[in-house]
Amino acid sequence: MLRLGLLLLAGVVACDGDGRWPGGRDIGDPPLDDFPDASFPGPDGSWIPDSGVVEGSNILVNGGFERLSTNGSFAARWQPEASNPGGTISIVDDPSYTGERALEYDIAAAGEGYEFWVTQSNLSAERLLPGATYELSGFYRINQVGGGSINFNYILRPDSGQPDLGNDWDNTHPSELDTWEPFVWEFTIPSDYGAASYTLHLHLIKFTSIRVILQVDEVSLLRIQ
Ligand SMILES: [Ca+2]
Repeated sequence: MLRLGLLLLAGVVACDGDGRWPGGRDIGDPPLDDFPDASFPGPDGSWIPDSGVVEGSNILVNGGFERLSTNGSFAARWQPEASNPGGTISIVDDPSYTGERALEYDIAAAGEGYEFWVTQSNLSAERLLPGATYELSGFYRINQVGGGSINFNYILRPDSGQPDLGNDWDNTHPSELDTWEPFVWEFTIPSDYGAASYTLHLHLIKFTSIRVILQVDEVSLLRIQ
């Protein structure tokens, strides 16, 4: 009952006409969908409602990277994959687009040609439906824009072993130096998919020896059709 009440409150207070969370675009308190879901206790021991129940709300949890994991090593519900040489992935407090934290990939010269990911797993197929169309968006910022190809893209991987969904490996990165810019991608889950859950990968690879530092914040996955 508490959970339902909080959900209703969240829907009334925070959603605008597009079902977004306008608070997430402002500096101040983190948006409601930045909090861990009900299966994940907050650091203060409280239980926060799952962001993935209200239609139109963010399917991802902690998309603003504001909440840290229990041991403080990374953002709650996200997992860094930085085992390749030359790269680190961390949560930083400067710069951030919203709130007090953002995701940062720091890839040195030695990381050229290697892949780095940040993933969020156990995204329920109850909200990622075959035949439905989704919009993945967020904001990113980079320390350099010349000198080689830098690919930042998404991969949505179904646990059923069906083919990944993703955008092509083009030269995707912010166009301006040290400036937060929006990114947005759209995809439709094929109607014959039968996965029970999905994992989202935010993937970065660079083909340049220049050190690349890319920040990402306020990542949102919404059903749009
Ligand atoms: Ca943030």
